[in-house]
Amino acid sequence: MSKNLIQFIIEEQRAIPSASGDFTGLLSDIVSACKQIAHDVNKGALIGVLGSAGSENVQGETQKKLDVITNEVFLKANEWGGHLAAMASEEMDDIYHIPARYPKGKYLLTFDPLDGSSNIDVNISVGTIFSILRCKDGVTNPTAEDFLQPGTKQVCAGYALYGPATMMVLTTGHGVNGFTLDRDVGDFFLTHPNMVIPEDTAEFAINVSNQRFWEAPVQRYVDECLKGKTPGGREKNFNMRWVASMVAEVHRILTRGGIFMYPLDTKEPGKGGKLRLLYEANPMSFIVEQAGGMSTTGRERIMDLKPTGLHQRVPVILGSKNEVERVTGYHKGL
Ligand code: P6P
Repeated sequence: MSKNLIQFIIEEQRAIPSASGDFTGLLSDIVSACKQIAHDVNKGALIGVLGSAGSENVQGETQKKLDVITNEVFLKANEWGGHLAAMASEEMDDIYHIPARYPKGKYLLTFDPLDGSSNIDVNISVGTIFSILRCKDGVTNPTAEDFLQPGTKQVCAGYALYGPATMMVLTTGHGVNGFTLDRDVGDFFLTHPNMVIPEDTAEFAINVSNQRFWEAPVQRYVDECLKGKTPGGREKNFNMRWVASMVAEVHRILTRGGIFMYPLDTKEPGKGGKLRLLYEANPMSFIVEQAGGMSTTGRERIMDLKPTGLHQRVPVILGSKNEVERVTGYHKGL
């Protein structure tokens, strides 16, 4: 029997002299939340959790019942353990303060409790994305401002993928490891140690319905992929995928390579992109970089960005290093 996730983390923690059991305790609570979400997502219509919640989130997006349910699961699983100073979620306008009846800890948690939830009613894979930051020493009552740290400050990033198998993939800055949920035992076991993204790929992922809104460098890159080995194209033919669930796209790229793009577009000028920096782009960029990939806005490294707002959006181009370098080079006129 391979290692379970918590055993793996405790053994990793022993390699970090300064690490306390605090981090392991926090991760254990996050894992519990993901197990609960895996149950609710898997039961679906059987327990009446599909369909719209009849409300909108801070993004102006219609919330699914499971968006609201999974957000509540994450808050309840993580508020009591004494590991967190505060939380922030795609589904909540402002940060979530730890209730006074519970002790506070030194970490900040950001999360998208159900990424790709537009897929849930049509039974396509969805996921949870999370990122752990340290709260500044001496800050006992954090504000949204305390969350606005560049991605390079992340202590841990991970996701749960609720697909044919339920998996958790995470990094603490020492590579990327994947764990699969054994429902009979009720635990995640190490099944994908040291995940590495191939530097080259022949598979791109982008929502082509936005093509007329893209900037020239992305138009050029995608056009060359579509031309493949014909004149004006590339040295190889390309395949295309678009799941509309970032967790599924990133997991495919971690498993067999690829490039995922949600670039800046003129569809909604001034929005700055579609994906959210703190709880989508930054955690996925940490994971992708730790697996040997690359993640930029097209113009700069995502993890270097100084966030300006809790729900700030950014363009995202991530995946196989040589392809992300090519697209980023096109943005620089190379
Ligand atoms: P579109 C899901 O809503 C999400 O945030 C990502 O998971 C996904 O990659 C993207 O948006 C899908 O966007 O415009 O294709 O629906």
